[in-house]
Amino acid sequence: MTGESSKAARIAKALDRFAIEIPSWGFANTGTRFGKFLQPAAASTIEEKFADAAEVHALTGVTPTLALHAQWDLPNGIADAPAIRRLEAQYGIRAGSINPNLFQDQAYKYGSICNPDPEVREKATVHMLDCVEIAKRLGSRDIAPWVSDGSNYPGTQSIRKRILWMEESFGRVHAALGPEQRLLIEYKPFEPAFYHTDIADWGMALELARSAGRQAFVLVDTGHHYQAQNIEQIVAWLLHLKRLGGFHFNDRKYADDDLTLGSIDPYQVFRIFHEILISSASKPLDVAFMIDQSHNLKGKVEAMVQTVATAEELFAKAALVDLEELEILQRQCKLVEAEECFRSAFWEDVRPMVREWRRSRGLPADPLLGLAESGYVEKITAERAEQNSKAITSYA
Ligand code: LRH
Ligand code: MN
Repeated sequence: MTGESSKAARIAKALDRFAIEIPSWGFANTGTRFGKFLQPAAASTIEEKFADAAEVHALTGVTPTLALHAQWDLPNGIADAPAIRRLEAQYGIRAGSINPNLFQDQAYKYGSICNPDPEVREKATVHMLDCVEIAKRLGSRDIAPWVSDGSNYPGTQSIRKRILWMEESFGRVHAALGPEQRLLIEYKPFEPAFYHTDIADWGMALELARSAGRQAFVLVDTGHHYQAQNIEQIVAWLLHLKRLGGFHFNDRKYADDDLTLGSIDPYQVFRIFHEILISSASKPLDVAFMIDQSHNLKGKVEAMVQTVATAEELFAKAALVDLEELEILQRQCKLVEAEECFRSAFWEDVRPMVREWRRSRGLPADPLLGLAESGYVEKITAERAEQNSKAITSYA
């Protein structure tokens, strides 16, 4: 790898095409099943979520879209689309992926699209069709259902019949998609179900995407894997099969902990970005980068800005891998040289070059310092403390 200037140029080229979507629910008071600790600055209205997203975008320049969760952000469904359009115009943030809610309604006790009761399956499918319509009205491309369905005890549900019901439901949703829209099917091995989960891994999500149609893809939530699973290998396969739709980035030590990206295993994210950059060396990739975290203890806006900055730095590191040199060393099976060629990019302290890129784009060199100096958190704390003090401490 030649001098600093070319490293800075590679990083600038990579960050110029970097964008990551932030989740509206990342600004709300969330917790675990053991309760939640209320934050006075938390967002509880969709307008406050757009305001916080606009602040993060103003500080980072790489978060132009906000993922919306249907029931939480559009409680009146399609009827709420005009209000969202007004907020988009007011805050300069576009609605991103539309996330159906197939897990909260009492009707979904035994499942949503996998429920033995055809009326409940119909209710869940109609909800996803409404999300397709909402996305059309908002100009959003992606509909990203996470199906929490499953069972807690062997023998209590027909795993085979539930596969048929999922194929039928996703087939109808796929048929309703506009020509540019995509259905992103998210998998998760367990929780809230603890014996079987109907879409438990990438293979099940892939087969459901294939049976649904050409506009269906797999969504990889980095927290949705068993401990020893090689996530970047799954990513490589999905890229090979042209069925990788996008990511929900977060970090974890144990299960689906939804911690901030790169807080536990930054090398994991670097290895994932490497697989992405290998495939996008020749052509831009159509893979959605999205954050999916719940900030139970960290300040919500601070955690989101920290996450975006970390994602930029890890993407910049991955952009420094000398792909030509690495390919030669891999072919020659020069293991140590290849590993050093790969890992030396990860060891690189890219922060000065990333700060320079931010300055050159008129952005704060250090977005977290920018946030602290903006007084934004103090402002929203004063505005929202009263409202948040009344909030119930049950989950989300
Ligand atoms: C499920 C999940 C899903 C979201 C939810 C907030 O664990 O990752 O993507 O709907 O978190
Ligand atoms: Mn997720």
